[in-house]
Amino acid sequence: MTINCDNILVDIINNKGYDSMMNDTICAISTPYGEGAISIIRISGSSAFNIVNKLFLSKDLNKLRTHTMHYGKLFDNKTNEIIDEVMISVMRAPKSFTTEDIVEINCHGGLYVTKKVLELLLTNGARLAEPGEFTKRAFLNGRIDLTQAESIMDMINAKTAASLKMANQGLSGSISKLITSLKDKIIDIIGKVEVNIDYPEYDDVEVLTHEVLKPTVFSLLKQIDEILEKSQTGIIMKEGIKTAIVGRPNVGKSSILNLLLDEDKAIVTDIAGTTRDLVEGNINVKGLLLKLIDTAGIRNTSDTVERIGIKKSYTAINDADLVILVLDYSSDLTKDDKELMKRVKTKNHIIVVNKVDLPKKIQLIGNSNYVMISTNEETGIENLKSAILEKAGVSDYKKDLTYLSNIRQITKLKEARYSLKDALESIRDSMPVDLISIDLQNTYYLLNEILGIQSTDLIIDELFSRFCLGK
Ligand SMILES: Nc1nc2c(ncn2[C@@H]2O[C@H](COP(=O)(O)OP(=O)(O)OP(=O)(O)O)[C@@H](O)[C@H]2O)c(=O)[nH]1
Ligand SMILES: [Mg+2]
Repeated sequence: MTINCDNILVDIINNKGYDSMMNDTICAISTPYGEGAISIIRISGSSAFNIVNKLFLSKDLNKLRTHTMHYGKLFDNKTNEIIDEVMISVMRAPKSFTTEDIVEINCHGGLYVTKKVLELLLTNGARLAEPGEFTKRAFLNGRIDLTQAESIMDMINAKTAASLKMANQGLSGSISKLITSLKDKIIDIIGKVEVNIDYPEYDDVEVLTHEVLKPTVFSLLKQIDEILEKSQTGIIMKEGIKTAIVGRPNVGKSSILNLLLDEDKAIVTDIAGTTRDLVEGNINVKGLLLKLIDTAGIRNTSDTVERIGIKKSYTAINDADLVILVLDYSSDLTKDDKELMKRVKTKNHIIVVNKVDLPKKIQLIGNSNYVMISTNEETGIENLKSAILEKAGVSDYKKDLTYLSNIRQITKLKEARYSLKDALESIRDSMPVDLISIDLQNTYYLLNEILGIQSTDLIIDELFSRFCLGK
């Protein structure tokens, strides 16, 4: 006997609210505002071809093949003046980004001409798109799901090869596949539970005891835990790792910052207490975005300005994802060094011993993995970079880049996990299966929300408003 689980769940899925504004034909300048070689003005909706037809007299867009590009002149239909020579791309519904008719007008990239083309579209019946509205339409029209829409934004914001690759995988549907595979498993369990509830008299229905349910639900829970654990790496890959360089004065913190940035960003002198404020800079270490923060050297001091700087150093330690504690190879470990070693123990940290070009005086304690470097001779820097990648948990990131990497997706998956955990506890407590089914259905519902199924309009508006105009 087969049953269609989607029928059982018909009430809890697919309740997208369609925007009444979806019927408008929208337009926007899709290229950055400013002077350039070309500008692209995009128009999407059922009237797109007819509106552009009023201005582009060379050809009738309704008769053109889809996904073709055409040269011609664009006119002001009030004054009959030529506005620009343009190239026009025609993409016919439903095979377009928004699934609607789309025209992209490539005009010359002057500020005035671009605005003039936009103005002509507006006066001929198009409406100015809201930020992200093209992508919103792609989502609402079922062209992409919410995780793919988020990947488009990630792609625009990507700053490293790794984050771009991650966004590309997300856009091609890797996160959707991951979530869908979880959904398939949960729906399979729900299906069996429902059959047991509704058709207990059927002989060919596997009797679903708590003992049968327990390992299946447990293994699904484990799978979700693994995805959540990996998501931390995803966030780091996408947003970068906040790395504070700390230590007592004169150990070479600013020299390390400058060397990593390949720039004289922070002042370096042999006067202890040179750095007074946080100095920040970003670098790309083998695909990982490193947000470096050089800090004031930590010591006991009566200098008011320096004390304020040191307070900021402690805050930087607390806020950092990774702390690089710097020691000086050419001097004895001081009380300040030892206190800092204790303080960073609870943080994700690396201990760097700098100035190895000088005679050794330091007595290293414990069995920590020290990274030995000299900024003067530029030795050990590659080891430091590898240690950073390892501590960030991304040293083998090239293997698989399917990570949940935004808070919305992660929060929803955590909620789904709680719900599944409730189901598991009910199974362990031998609760009736129909009660267990409620938690399972809730898990399914939350997984759906990751993909944007039954999201509230509020979430959708909030999400798409973060896009730039014309996207
Ligand atoms: N021999 C040697 N000297 C170094 C090395 N790294 C830094 N120095 C010197 O150590 C001194 C202090 O360097 P900084 O980078 O300013 O040290 P800091 O930790 O930022 O010091 P504060 O800002 O005072 O906390 C400078 O004179 C540097 O030239 C190194 O690898 N070898
Ligand atoms: Mg300094």
